Amino acid sequence: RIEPICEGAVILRGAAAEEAPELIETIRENFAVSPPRQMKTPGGHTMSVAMSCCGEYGWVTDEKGYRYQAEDPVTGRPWPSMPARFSKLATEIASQAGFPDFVPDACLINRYEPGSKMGLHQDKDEVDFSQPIVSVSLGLPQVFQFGGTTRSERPVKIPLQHGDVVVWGGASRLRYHGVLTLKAGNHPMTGACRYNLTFRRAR
Ligand code: MD5
Ligand code: FE
Repeated sequence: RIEPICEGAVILRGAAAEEAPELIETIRENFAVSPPRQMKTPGGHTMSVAMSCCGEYGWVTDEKGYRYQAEDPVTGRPWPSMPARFSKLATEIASQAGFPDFVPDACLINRYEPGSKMGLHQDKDEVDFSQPIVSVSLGLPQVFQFGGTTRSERPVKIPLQHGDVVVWGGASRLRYHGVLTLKAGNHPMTGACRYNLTFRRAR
């Protein structure tokens, strides 16, 4: 069941639900090597979301700006390599959504705890905007909002549940988007948090 949510964006409800226990276990292994951390924005704020990465490149932000880099600034080592089950899932789902050649080289792992949110922003640190972004939601539900290609356009709210996968391509690739504050709760697989895997082609 592929449902369009706007031009270029589709949601596959529950598409990762079956595989979720293994995905969550793999996230925890990744965190043991490259721990989740609250990064600083160039504007001097600390993000409420804790992030880690895997793959050839990881997304980072600090006082110098936003970028992709091959080394984890916390460990000084390369990011953990992208697990085969991660890249396989992203490639398969992108293909179902009409992007048959998607091979991610970066996976951002977001951990939202109660009170965490992500303000409206565009994902534009990647080189090729014809490549989609695949996002996988795990654990507690969280309200996603997506707006237009200008910040002023009023965003639409869409609740994302455990196991939902969204493919953002085409006209939706550069839309402003964010997630509202995570409400407290308890999920049998993740406890009091939501994980989001965001697969990208950075370079
Ligand atoms: C999340 N993460 O739920 C979201 C999922 C991020 C981020 O936004 O940058 O880490 S990715 C949602 C996304 C990506 C690209 C385009 C659009 C949405 N969009 O057009 O709405 O943690
Ligand atoms: Fe984003």
